[in-house]
Amino acid sequence: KGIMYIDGQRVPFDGEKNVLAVIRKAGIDMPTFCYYSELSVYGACRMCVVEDERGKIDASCSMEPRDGMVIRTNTARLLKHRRMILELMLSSHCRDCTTCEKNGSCRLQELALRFGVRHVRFKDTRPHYEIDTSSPAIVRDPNKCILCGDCIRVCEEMQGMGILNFAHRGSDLVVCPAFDRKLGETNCISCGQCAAACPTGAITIFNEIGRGWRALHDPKKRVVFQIAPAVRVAVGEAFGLEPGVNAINKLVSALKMMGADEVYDTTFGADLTVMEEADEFLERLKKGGPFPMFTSCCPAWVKYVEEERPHFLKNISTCKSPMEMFAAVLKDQYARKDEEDGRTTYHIAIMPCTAKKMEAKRPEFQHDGKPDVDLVLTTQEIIMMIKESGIRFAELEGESPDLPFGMGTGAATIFGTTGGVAEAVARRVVEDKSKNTLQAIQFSGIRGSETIRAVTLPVGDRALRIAVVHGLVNAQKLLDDIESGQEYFDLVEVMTCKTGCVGGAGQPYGLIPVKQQRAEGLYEADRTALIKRSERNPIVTKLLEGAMKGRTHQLLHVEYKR
Ligand code: HC1
Ligand code: SF4
Repeated sequence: KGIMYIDGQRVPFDGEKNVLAVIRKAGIDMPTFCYYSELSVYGACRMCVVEDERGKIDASCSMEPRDGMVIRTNTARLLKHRRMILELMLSSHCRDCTTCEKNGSCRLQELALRFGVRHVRFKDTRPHYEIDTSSPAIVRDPNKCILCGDCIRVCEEMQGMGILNFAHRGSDLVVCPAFDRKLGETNCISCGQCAAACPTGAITIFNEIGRGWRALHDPKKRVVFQIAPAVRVAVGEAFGLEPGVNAINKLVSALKMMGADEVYDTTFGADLTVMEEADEFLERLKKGGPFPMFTSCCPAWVKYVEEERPHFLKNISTCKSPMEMFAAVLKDQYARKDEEDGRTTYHIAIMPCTAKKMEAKRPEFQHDGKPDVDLVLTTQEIIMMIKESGIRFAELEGESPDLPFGMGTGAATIFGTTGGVAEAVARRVVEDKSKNTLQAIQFSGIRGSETIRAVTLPVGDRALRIAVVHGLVNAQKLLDDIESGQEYFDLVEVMTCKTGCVGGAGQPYGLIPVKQQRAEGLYEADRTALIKRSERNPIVTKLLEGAMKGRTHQLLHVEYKR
């Protein structure tokens, strides 16, 4: 706690972890490449340098604020220093900006513009690297890497995976998986958080927009969309709407203008999931386990368990994810329609998540060689398509999703934020469905931002122990505690990404506060929803008691085996 003097301004500080944070608080947009407030400080890019009274230059991310400290952030020496760093970076950087995936959202491009770098005096001596397209979700282009290490720290510190690292030395230094392997040959879970952190085009989401357009322009295809819960509260951000504003109706209108035949809501699938998962859980209670039962909707989490903790596979719910349940029902229900009108249903899921691209390509979800979900487009990709269409999204008049599968409850909508799946299942399994009980669940501690939350809820004569965890590194800690017998839970919700799907790597870039605003938007949608509990979704109950009776196991469940 104290006072600092930054560029002559008196700036109080209180608890900021470094001088950089105080500078930003003072309203100065200090440039950085390797600083990511949610991760450890690396201090390598040196863009955030400041000069003290004696002319000493240091990186502000690595300085602790001291009372009475006097610094300047924009002296002639500092500006020259920053330009030099940028020029050196650009000298060994592939500069095909106009066709780069990150064109318009690249930090190197932005800072080169801001600092007026117009010429690069140094010769590029770096070797040319092969582009790694082996992952179903992300693409790695080492030619665009600036060695900031953000991806390495995200993968290690947030996800506990440690897939990426620095390799080789000197001018050959690169970031890559161990032993120069391709991403597809590692245990990478396709969470995409490395791509979300990458400031340049070195790691990007696998772009499948072309496939989307081809389907939309093909008269023989009936293009049917589903929209994930978390997408609705983030898609508007790219068009000037505040994070958290529910823009699903505008998105439906935009998709129709782009040529969609039908637009549905993944929340329908999430209601199905709640019904099936609650039944499975009650069945396990009767049979005595295995406990804990883990949720299965996050594909990156499932992949992690398969690859690294396969002995826990029996604990994962056999429910398909809402996206895959939806797709299975859709393809089943539309088979006749397709035969009748000679078109094929092409199903596109708009997801906040890169791992969903991997999930859709899993063999478990292919039938007769065809995937149930033909294409997963991330929120970012759909934003690009809307922009390409020239649609003025913010001004659109909204339209509701179509019936019958455009209908989901409040419980299903909150799936998109950490704690939402557990809360939705809890609403289903508690016997007393009064408003008071629903509120008791809401305030039990199941909501919030703490990385591991444990709650106890009474069901019958049993006190259920439920845990909610987000950020895979935290799930790994919880697994260790469960394994060692230190912790016991009946039900555990795991979401790989911090804050849950609202913080998925397919969403527009945003820090934790933005993700929390999105979560608030989902809770708001739940508060204003006419129907709050999945068992009250009339389309779901009609299907379960009618067309799908006796076929739920085949359509809605999956067993992940090693
Ligand atoms: Fe999710 Fe899910 S909530 S996994 O986070 O269970 O991606 O939004 O669609 O499938 O419903 C993602 C979000 C999403 C599934 C649902
Ligand atoms: Fe690591 Fe996730 Fe990136 Fe894979 S996708 S390298 S697991 S951060």
